[in-house]
Amino acid sequence: MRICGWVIRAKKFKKVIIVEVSGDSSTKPYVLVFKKEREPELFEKAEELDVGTALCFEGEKSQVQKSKRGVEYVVKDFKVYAKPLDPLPVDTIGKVPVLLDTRIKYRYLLLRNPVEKAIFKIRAGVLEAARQYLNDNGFLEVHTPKIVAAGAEGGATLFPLKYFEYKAYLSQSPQLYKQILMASIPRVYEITPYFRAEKFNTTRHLNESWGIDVEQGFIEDEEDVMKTLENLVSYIINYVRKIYVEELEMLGIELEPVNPPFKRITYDEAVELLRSEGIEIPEGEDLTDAAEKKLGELMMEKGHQIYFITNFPWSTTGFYYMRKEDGTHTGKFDLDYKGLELASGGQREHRYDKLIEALKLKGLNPEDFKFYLEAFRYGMPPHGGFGLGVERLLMKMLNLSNIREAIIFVRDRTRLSP
Ligand code: AMO
Repeated sequence: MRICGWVIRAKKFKKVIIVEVSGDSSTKPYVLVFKKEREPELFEKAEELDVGTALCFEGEKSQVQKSKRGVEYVVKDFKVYAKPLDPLPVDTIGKVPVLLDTRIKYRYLLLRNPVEKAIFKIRAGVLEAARQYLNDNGFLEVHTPKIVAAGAEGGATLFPLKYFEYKAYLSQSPQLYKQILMASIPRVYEITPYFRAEKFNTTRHLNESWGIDVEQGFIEDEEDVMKTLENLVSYIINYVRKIYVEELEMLGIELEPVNPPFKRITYDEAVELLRSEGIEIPEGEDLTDAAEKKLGELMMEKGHQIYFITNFPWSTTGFYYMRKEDGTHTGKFDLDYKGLELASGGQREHRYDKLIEALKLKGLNPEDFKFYLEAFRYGMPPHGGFGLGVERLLMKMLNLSNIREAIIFVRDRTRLSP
């Protein structure tokens, strides 16, 4: 078997050389043991193996396994493909702590560290599980444009760009397109980037993040959508618990299972609960990050690490959420996990006239949404959906303190490279 990777540690003694190689698909390093007596020629060749060397080797697993760090191999032969020109700027076995800034800059090298790599193997597992669950439940994976003429989440957070002689934007959300598709495919999903020109510098925002976006038609109300979301999140978390045991162990994470149904509280109840703790939310305003965090603590005390906040007031939502009969509340919900919003969603307004009215009420020009509105004229069923933040889910599953730890190449207020 031929295995390729990079040397992350090389210990050279008089009679034994032990080289750890990280690469290929294994989570833990391959531990290559060269013995002077057993293989004198290879031993001599192995003297040149230093941290950073790129190589491929052929060998067999040792009969005796002594290393706790990885699986030991007896090497038959190896070939060096590249050597570093300079000493590595970061420690790829993770002994020397690295500042987040450096970690982001040199992530492509730090991914040689099996612990760092474990985060991104789990990230891939999250998406693999999401696809499995959604495919098995009749959702069709679609792709919608990322260069768009209008946004759904507010003009202030759109990145403008020139599209020949037209004005265009980077897509904040597939919202308008996934809704349009409700005119022909009753269940769709998209795994997609969101581009948001938010000038924040927080531990929970990125300017380019990823979402798992779902839309489903022929619903009775938002409960149908919440069921899909709670089943999806439970499937993802339980899948990672089952398949990524080794990676979770390396990261020192005890990931608790979650099972539907999740607790539901209304926005009004959440505001009341916060008020009893001395936190005032001005009428009709969204929960602040601090309020969201406090609510997370209060819900945790009641035994709920994951819960829905439902019936958000219309004053806090996008134009496309369906208003309840009282006119002030909507079918919008958030899903919060350990005090952080993971997803938003809800029932949409599918009635053409009401949708035009909603756009106007939100101060938007229906003319700008013509392409979207037209789709509501030909038999649009009641529908709803949600957007689930991939980095936020990963961040909370793995107890990462900053969202930047959950994406390989970071786009934030000051980072445009690498
Ligand atoms: P919303 O704007 O709440 O809803 O986004 C959905 C989820 O995406 C994640 N998210 C972000 N993560 C990191 N950085 C950001 N700047 C960022 N913005 C959003 C969050 C959030 O809960 N169209 C609706 C969804 C829908 O109703 O279907 C929407 O985009 O986890």
